[in-house]
Amino acid sequence: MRILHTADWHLGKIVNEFSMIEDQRYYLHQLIDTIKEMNVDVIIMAGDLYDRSLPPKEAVSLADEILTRMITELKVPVLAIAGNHDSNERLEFGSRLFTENQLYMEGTIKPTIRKVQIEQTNFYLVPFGDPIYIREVYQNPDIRTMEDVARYQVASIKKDMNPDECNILIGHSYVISGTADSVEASDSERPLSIGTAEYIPVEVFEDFDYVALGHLHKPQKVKKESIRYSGSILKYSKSECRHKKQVTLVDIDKNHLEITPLYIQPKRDMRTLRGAFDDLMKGTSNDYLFFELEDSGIIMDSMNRLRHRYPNAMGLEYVNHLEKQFTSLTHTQADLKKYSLPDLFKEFYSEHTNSLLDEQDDTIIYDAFSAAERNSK
Ligand SMILES: [Mn+2]
Repeated sequence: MRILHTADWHLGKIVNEFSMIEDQRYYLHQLIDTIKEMNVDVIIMAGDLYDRSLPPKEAVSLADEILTRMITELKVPVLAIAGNHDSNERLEFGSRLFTENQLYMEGTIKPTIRKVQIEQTNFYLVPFGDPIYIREVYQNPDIRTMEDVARYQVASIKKDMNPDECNILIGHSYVISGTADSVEASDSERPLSIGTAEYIPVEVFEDFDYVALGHLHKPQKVKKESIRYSGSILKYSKSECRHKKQVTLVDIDKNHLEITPLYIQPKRDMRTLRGAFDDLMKGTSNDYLFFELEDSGIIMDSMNRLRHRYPNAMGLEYVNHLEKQFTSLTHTQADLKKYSLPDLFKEFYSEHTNSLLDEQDDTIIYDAFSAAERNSK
């Protein structure tokens, strides 16, 4: 059986005020075109279909568009679960009706874990849920942490699981091998629980032939080849610039497992560009860019000027400039005119807090001043 393992689509995601919707649309259509001839038997979406529990209408229509193409054009069943960014109840909408068309959407936590059998393979669909809520569903007061939840769910699956068959679990959780640094996290993942540990030891899942995980945005295995994250379809934060995003082709039967990454060219890449301002101003690109300026002085209105050459510039920082920016600067009246308001604010901020604005705050300040300037005209 050939499975396409995907996760973390995050439809409707906004990164540094840039909507990703066109990039997502482009990517997912490319993906469908690419797998057309690949004889995929099942498509998995292991949670975080949407970026928010109340997704914008563009995100809902994109999900509709893509899932419809997968089901009616590719004629491949789709197995999807809710992630921590999704609303369990909204994702459950229409689920019983969609099942007739081989769209298996598991949104809410139910007392019995849903099993879908396709050919000779069993898929167990385990949507993400908060332990406090799950404790109520399972009527089990001993469930406190994400690990308790996973242990309980796996035990209940194993009660009538046939170990001679091929058994695959689809989940959305933070699985680690020993310590938390055994896997690599990114800045666009939201913590799964507040106040309790979110990690689940990989050993909990050892009796499955494959575990298709969502949540961590970097594609990676956890201890074994057969327990893995496909990663998000696109880069969703600066921390992901170096990721090699993929979806994962899994050829599997009871005694055989083969993993093949599938790379789809995105509409725009996300990357960092380091250099001197004047040199950077000679280039141009439509990619999503985070600039690392090597200049020793603050460049006036640098972000605005870079955006003429790089319309999708997302952030900017001075990498060689930390010390100098902390030193107290005083300006004469005439001097002040040479600096933009955002730059003066940054200076003020550094002086008073002895730290630099991060790139996200930088964008907020920049946009606030631009808006104020527009309004005063
Ligand atoms: Mn996610």
